Amino acid sequence: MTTIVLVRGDITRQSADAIVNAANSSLLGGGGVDGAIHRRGGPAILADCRALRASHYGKGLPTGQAVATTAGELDARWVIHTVGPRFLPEEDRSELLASCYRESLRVADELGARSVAFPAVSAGIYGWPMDDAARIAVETVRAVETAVEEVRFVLFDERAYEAFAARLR
Ligand code: AR6
Repeated sequence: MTTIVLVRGDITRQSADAIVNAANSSLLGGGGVDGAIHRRGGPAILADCRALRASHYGKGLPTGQAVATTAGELDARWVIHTVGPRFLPEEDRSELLASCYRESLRVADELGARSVAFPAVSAGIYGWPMDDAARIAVETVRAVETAVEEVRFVLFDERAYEAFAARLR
């Protein structure tokens, strides 16, 4: 049984086996959660990302996939980087967003992580409407078979928190 927990706050302040990063396919950092994770986690995360680029992802990590690195100074063992889809009103990309949660949990299972903290992937700079992002996140995590015991959604503001809470009710 996986327990789903909602927390309002900054994901870089969380303690969990794995913290998920809403990255971009370059794996070289950016704004939003990605910027915050690299800032607080320190240079070890970027060093691992560069090594992954060199070994496997020269063309970038494809949208919907996930890959793990060290968590550096964060209170976690791993950061799982996933690349959410940009929201495009004329195209249904929800399967790609669902894939971010599925693939992140698959990687978490490979690592043996028991607790995983997720941000609202794609719901910031990538423009996904929060209610729909919350629906996809909650539905997907509920449907996944995983040994992860706790999935924690860490929502940055009240609006995001409420959108996720409404889906869990
Ligand atoms: N803790 C928890 N949630 C946060 C934090 C934080 N510290 N900071 C922001 N959020 P975003 P995306 C929320 O933009 O939409 C980057 O440049 C934020 O309010 O971080 O997937 C990457 O490199 C929003 O609800 O990720 C990519 O280029 C949610 O996290 C691009 O942004 C996701 O917002 C990815 O965009």
